[in-house]
Amino acid sequence: MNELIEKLKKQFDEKLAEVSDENSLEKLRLDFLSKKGQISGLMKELAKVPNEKKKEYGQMINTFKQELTEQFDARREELLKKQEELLIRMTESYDESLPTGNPCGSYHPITLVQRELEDIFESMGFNVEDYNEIVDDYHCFEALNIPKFHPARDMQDTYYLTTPNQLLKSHTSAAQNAILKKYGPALKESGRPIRAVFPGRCFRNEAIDASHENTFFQMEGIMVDKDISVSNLIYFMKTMLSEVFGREVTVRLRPGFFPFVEPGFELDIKCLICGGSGCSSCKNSGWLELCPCGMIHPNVLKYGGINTEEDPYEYTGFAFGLGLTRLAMMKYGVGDIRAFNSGDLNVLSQFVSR
Ligand code: FA5
Repeated sequence: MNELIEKLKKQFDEKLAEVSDENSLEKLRLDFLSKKGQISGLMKELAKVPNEKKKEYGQMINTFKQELTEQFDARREELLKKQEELLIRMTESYDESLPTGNPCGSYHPITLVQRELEDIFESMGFNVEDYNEIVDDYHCFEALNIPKFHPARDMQDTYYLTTPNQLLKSHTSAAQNAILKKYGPALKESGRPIRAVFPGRCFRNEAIDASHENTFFQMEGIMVDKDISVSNLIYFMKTMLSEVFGREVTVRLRPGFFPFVEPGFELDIKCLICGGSGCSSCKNSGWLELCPCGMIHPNVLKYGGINTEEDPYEYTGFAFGLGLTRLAMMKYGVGDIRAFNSGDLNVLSQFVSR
């Protein structure tokens, strides 16, 4: 028995000296001190020993096991201490204010303009909403008073999915019905006006040129309450545009046709480059076309659950659909819309994030 214990002790000491981490320590424990380990094996050897020697050998094995356990615990303590010291050294030597040397990305100019607009509208009491890029025919067209085969659909040819009735939204107006249904109950029950903006990516089957992309961004906005009029529309548009351009802007409305508004307008701003006298940016007209808008058509309010057949004018509202990509072009002086989707870092890294 003595020889056996001596042999095991030697093996244990050698392996303990090799232990360098928690995994190897655990392996050692399993090998020697666990129920299936070598010490338990010794206990089994005890069965073969003559009865008069059993007590003596039993005590020897117990003392041996205790010795190994103490050595094991001491090594574990040592390892833990080392780990703690390492952690402290790492924390002490880590200065988070130091530059990492990794190049930082920057926000896309459209993201910057979108966030700026969201802040402006939020400060005027509007909620910011998100909406799907894949929509159905009903939300993109029919709920907007554009029935099947209506010629207005030609202006917004888009990409149709193989799943029946599913398409990529051609304008953010596709969210109007859902927003009206979401906020309608609060309007009726507690008189809280609906004020929401919903930016989003839009898609059109479009010939691409310097001012047209097949993928671009718009920001839609609606306000619905009792007695909302064109004056409210002009006030919010003028306030928003003056904030975006950092100076007072002059706006004008021209008639514009969209089946989901009545009356419908094209909102122009007096050219900020020439002040209205005429230049190449405004094609010598003195005005820049910026944002289609209008008073929400009674049918759209009806489909959205706001008004009834009996009283189609109980609530009124305005809607606008700002071309975010075009606004970003104007704000940052980008002459070609294709720069935005180009992925060219020489262009995109010039924009400073807030
Ligand atoms: C619409 O999309 C209407 N839904 C807007 C609207 C909303 C009208 C609410 C009334 C009430 P339009 O197709 O004109 O309208 O597009 C609106 C803006 O999106 C344009 O003024 C333009 O700035 C931008 N836009 C349209 N097509 C493209 C395109 N292919 N590439 C880049 N921007 C585009």
